[in-house]
Formats: sequence, structure tokens, C-alpha cells
Amino acid sequence: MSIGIMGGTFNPIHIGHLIIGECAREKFQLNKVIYIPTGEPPHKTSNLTKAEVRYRLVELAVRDNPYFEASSIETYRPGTTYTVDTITELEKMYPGEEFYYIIGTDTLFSLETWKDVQFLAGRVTFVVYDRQSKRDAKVLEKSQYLKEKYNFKFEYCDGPRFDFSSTLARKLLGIGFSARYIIPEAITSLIDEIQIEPELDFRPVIKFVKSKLGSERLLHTYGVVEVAEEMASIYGVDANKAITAAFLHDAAKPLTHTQMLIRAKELSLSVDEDTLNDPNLLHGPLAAEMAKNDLGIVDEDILNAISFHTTGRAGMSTLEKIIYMADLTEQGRDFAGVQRLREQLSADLDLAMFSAIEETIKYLQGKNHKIHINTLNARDDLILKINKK
Ligand code: DGI
Ligand code: FE
Ligand code: FE
Repeated sequence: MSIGIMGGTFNPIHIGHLIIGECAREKFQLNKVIYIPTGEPPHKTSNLTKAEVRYRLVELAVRDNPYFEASSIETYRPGTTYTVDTITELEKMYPGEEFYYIIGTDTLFSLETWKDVQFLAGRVTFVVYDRQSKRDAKVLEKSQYLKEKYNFKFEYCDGPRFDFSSTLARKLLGIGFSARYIIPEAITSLIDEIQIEPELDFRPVIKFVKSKLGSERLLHTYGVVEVAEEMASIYGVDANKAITAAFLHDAAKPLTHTQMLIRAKELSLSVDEDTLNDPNLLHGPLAAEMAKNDLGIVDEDILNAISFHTTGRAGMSTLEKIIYMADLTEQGRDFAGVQRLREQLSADLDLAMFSAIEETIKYLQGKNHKIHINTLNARDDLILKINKK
């Protein structure tokens, strides 16, 4: 009998895992493929769902394939999970059988760090799941090296290329999406019930925003989140903060001017004269106040980024600039010059800010609107910064 082994954290299992198992089963005529989720690591890793939960989801997900089964042999094993221990155990359970250990190309590159590689190399054939028809030179080189050094046995299984990952699923869950079809059908209905640790958990924030915004404003908000997340990674800002601020920046926008002024008064938020003249400008500071009051957000940088997203101000932090720019350049925005701003944004944040503020001032002057003092201060501040460079 030949047995395939799919090891991994399965945090959570996604359809890619099933595709890979099926690919190996067909190509190597495996009698079965055993899915083995890792146990609890000795040190808590953030976002790693409890071993028992991961195992249970795997079990449900593989149930409808007669060749697949789930094994809990690692689930309750104390300490770090080592594949060598698992193989030893499986050899006892299935004496004399042939094992095919299925891995992705990424694992190929870390294989050498596994415990007792030499032993493993003699016990199993490694099946490398690769994308169809285009074997990377680096993959070939690495497997050749491992073959020569440890006597590894490698086989390839070529299947479709996909970008599903457990991280993607956890990301989607964290921003309130179902991850349906990425997560196997059999377990989608359980996701709410069973606690998967999302990548970053924005569910309370999203629930709040959804209760405030209509579908169009929500779409804009998701656009801002997307750009803010990307810029956070480019400019070295905490993605968690950027996403939170982006989600909340327009939470007060749908209120009428009167409602905004009333709410501001209730929250003891003082309103300056420029804002009184144009109460639309209040939606930023008010959203920040709501974030503090209703969601208990205390991070000053997040609150400022929300508060000053419309006017800007002198001495903006990187996060504040990111939110200001993301608001202006998200994919739903379509004004003359937006494309240029997008390009500037990924190259030079201050320069992009400066262009954006200039544009806003020009636009407002064209409409005979008063420019908020914060906006003027923001421009002067940026001029100084840019000249210094
Ligand atoms: O809330 P959004 O529509 O996503 O975008 P936003 O918060 O940037 O608001 C845009 C509006 O704010 C737009 O009508 C221009 C106006 N605005 C921006 N800066 C100033 C301003 N209005 C005045 N009066 N003064 C400003 O400095
Ligand atoms: Fe806004
Ligand atoms: Fe906005």
C-alpha cells in the first residue's frame, strides 16, 4: 500500500490543500492520503488556532473524499511537532508501507532544517507539488542538492497554480468576509461558530462601520483600507493601525450637518470656526471621537489620522499622511490627476501629500470655498520639509 501524508498547520484547511492531496493521490496511485495537522506549539504563536479546532476542521473537510482521512496523531502530542516522530509512529501503524510526504515548493527550501533530515530522507519519498509545466530552476537546483547531500527521494506533482492560502482565509475572516469557497464547503458554515484566529481581527470595527455607512460609502471605505494597508507596508507603519483608521475615517460622513453638530456637542467635541462655516469638515474629528467613545480606541495616532483625514494639518505623522492619501487615491476615485497622485504616493509620501494639498486648495478656490487653517498649515509645513530634502 502507498500512503500520502499531508502535514501542516492547516490554519485553517483551504481548498488548495485538498487539490494538492488529490493531485498526489492520482499521480502516485496512493491508497490514501492522511491529513495531519500539527499540534500545539510549546510557545503560543499568534493567530494559530487551537490544535483541536484545526484538526476538527480538517476532519470535516476531507470527509467526502473516500481516499482522504484526517489523523490526530500530532494534535495532542506535547511539545514541538517533529515530522520524524510522526513518521516513526506511522511506520508502526502501517508496517512495510510506502510513504509519500507531500510538500509545496516553499517547504522544499526549509526541508534541511527539519529534525533528523537524514533519517527522513531514507524513510519517505517527498512529493513536491508544483505549478504546471514551469519548473523553477531554483526548485530543481535545491532538490538536486538535497538528493546529493542526503539521498532524498523526490517526485513532482504538477497541478494548477493557485494563490489560496490559510493566511488569505484568515485575512478575509478578520475583515468580516466568509472566505467561502476558499475554505472547503463542508466547513464554511462552522467558521462563525468555531473560533479561527483571524490574521488581524477587525470584526468589531467592521460591525460598527457597517452599522453607520451605506453600501457606496462602504465600498469607498474598503478602497481606502486597501491602499492604507499597502502604504503601511511601504512606509513601515503598523498595518493594524492603518487598517483601523481607514475603516473608521468616514464613519460620521452620512450624518447631516445638524446631526453632526448635535453629536459633537453630546461628545463635548469643540468645533472651530472654519468647521462651523462648513460642517462637512466635522466628519473627521467626529469620527475620531466616536471611535474613542463607541469602540474604546485610545491610540492617539489612529485617532489623529481619522480626525485630520479631510483637512490635514501641520506636523502630520506618517499614518496621518497615509490615511489622507489613501482616502484621495483609492480605486474608486476618478478625478483628473488621480493617477499621477497614485504614482507619487508609492514613491514619496511627502511629495504626494504636497501635490494633494495643492490640488485640494486649487479645487476649493475654484469653488470659492474658504480653506481650513489646518489645510494651509499642512501645505506650509510640507514646503519646509520638501525644501530641506
Ligand atoms: O469624505 P470623503 O468624501 O471620502 O473625502 P474627504 O474627507 O477628503 O472630504 C472631501 C470634501 O472635503 C471635499 O468636498 C473637499 C472638502 N475639503 C477638503 N479640504 C477642505 C475642504 N473643504 C473646505 N472648506 N476646506 C478645506 O480645507
Ligand atoms: Fe472623509
Ligand atoms: Fe473618505
